[in-house]
Amino acid sequence: MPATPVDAEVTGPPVGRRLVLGLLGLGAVGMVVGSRVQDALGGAISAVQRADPTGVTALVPGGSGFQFYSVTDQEPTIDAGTYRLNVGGLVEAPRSFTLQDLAALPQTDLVRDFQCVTGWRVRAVPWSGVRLSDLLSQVSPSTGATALRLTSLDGAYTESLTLEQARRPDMLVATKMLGAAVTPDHGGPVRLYAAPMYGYKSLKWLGGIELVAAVQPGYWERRGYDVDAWIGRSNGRADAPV
Ligand SMILES: Nc1nc2c(c(=O)[nH]1)N[C@H]1C(S)=C(S)[C@@H](COP(=O)(O)O)O[C@H]1N2
Ligand SMILES: [Mo]
Repeated sequence: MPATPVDAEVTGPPVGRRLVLGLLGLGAVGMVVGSRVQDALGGAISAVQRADPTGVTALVPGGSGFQFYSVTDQEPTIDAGTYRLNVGGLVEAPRSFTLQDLAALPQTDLVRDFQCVTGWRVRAVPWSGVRLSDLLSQVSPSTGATALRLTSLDGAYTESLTLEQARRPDMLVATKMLGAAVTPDHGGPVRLYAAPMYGYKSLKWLGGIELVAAVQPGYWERRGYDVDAWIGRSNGRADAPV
């Protein structure tokens, strides 16, 4: 999806297409017009890819079929030794998890498709990591907590889940993907994998999970995409005709 420079100006609940266009101008056009425009421009058109004269970075190396997405110009460099996943907010026992901490929690394997809202899909991807529900048990959400706010170490991307969604068994804090550690391009060392939802829910370079009292729509959701991104039950845009 195209990068937009105005994150700070976009707040509040999901907005309709006309308002998105008004707020964001050209940056939003690729998004609201949808996959055909993006395909014509060569697939995913992040600033990173536009900066690459070969254009082949639209596909992550390795032939997996994944496209590389980042709303920022640079992917963060994350050192495995100092990595921390900070989980706090409305919880009884806030905690920072190292990679070793995550590895010591029960591990879950899933094999599921990965589906981007713009149309591409990678079938039967193996994922492993810690169930979000298992991680949440470690910090004991308080009674007032109803939702999660997830933040990326890229400093720009955010996502949201209701606490109920986060407790599904197919929501994973993924440390492995495609049979190996999650690569930096794919959001390693730790990314979210929200199996029943479109790819924009699967936040890369996961750095923080904050338990909050109400859903705070994520990066693409503030630009008009559905907050509940169920594959097949959501067309990915809050305003699109039924
Ligand atoms: N931090 C961050 N996470 C992100 C994105 C992004 O731009 N930045 N894009 C999302 C979208 S729209 C998709 S489809 C997937 C793509 O994952 P991939 O780059 O591993 O193929 O990442 C999601 N998570
Ligand atoms: Mo996506």
